[in-house]
Amino acid sequence: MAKITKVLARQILDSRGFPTVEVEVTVDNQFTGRAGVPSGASTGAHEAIELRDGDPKRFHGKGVSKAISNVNTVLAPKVLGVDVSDPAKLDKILLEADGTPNKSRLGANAILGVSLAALKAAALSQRTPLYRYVAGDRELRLPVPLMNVLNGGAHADNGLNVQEFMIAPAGFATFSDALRAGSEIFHTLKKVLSAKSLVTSVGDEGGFAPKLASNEMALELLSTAVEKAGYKLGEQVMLALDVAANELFDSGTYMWEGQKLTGQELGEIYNKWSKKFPIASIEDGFAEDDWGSWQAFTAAHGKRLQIVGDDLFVTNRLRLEKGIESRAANSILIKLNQIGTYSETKDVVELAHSAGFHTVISHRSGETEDVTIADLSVGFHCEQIKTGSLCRSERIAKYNQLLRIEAEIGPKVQFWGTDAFRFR
Ligand code: 2PG
Ligand code: MG
Repeated sequence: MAKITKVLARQILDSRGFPTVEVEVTVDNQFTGRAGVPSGASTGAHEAIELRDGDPKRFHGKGVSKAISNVNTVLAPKVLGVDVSDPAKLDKILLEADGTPNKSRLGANAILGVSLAALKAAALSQRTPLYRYVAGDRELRLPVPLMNVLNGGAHADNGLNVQEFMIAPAGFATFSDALRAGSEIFHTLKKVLSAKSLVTSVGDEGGFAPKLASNEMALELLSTAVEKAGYKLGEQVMLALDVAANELFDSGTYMWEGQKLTGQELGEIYNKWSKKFPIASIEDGFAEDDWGSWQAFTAAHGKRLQIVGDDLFVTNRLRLEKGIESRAANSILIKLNQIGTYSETKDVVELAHSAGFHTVISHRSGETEDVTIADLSVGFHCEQIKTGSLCRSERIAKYNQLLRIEAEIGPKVQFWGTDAFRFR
């Protein structure tokens, strides 16, 4: 038994300098787990609710003092004395305390903070690293990183439609080799941009955010950087996109490079790109409720491309079930704060894997120094992790944690590599 003896929430700042929730849960007066809650910019309409104060005089309305007080005065008394070794039971208490379908009463940010801090305290009380505690007896395999080295969309102000242009260093034997390639390509990309007199300032996730004439130019720049860094494009390093197409969608059409496109026309652009560039994965190529476009694209290309639902699924079991049944995608992005508890997230990952879907665990554009997703990527057996670029410590912290995990597992360690993009 490991019983909760103390719960404490406080307001901290995230990587954008906006308030967010941090929670500490202590068990047996000895082991304290701490969790920082991330926050998105391009959030899906079906996500669980992030509770903000809305007081324009404080932090531009973005304070989280209500969520903090919900932890300290509503949730804490309900979970004191509860055993943390059964996360599902603890999370049920949190869900019942809220009582709404989307966590709008207490806030998913309040609830997730408690859920994750308790999980970490549980692992500490077993003197077990978090990744191993979550994995149980399962084999441990490190995920392929999807590295967002060129930013657009809601994460930058350069006018690019696609939110994230990523590199996926999959063709390597180990995670650390893949990370090294990512770092070298990122710094080569900086030189490539400078040589063209393009700016090298970075967006919210640490990728460069130059003003470019077209989305396709970003793919060309990435390809050049991979090759100039000495890596084999399409063999060692693939490309990946998060279009975040919700942000482009307006009354049935997509605003794309000054034109209005249908879902089908947009799909044709992705198809053309995937023939010209080694694109392994496309996330949120269509809007969150444009199921027809998702289905048509997956039927045509789902055998050779990873098609990832982020805003489409919002880490929600009901939406994922619909997506599996209707074959709207073949993979899912996993973000804990979209759903708001550890147990519900785990359940969605397991459902996805049982349906043959790939899982990509992901950061948010507003992050903290918390590295939980690195541990969960290994514990959950996720094929990939998306945690930003090769600069900014809130992104690098997750990569560094994976390096520690790799070293700790030792010579037996495995890396998902190119299997991460193979559909069984
Ligand atoms: C996404 C995420 C993370 P945000 O769309 O996948 O990259 O962005 O956190 O702003 O929703
Ligand atoms: Mg996304």
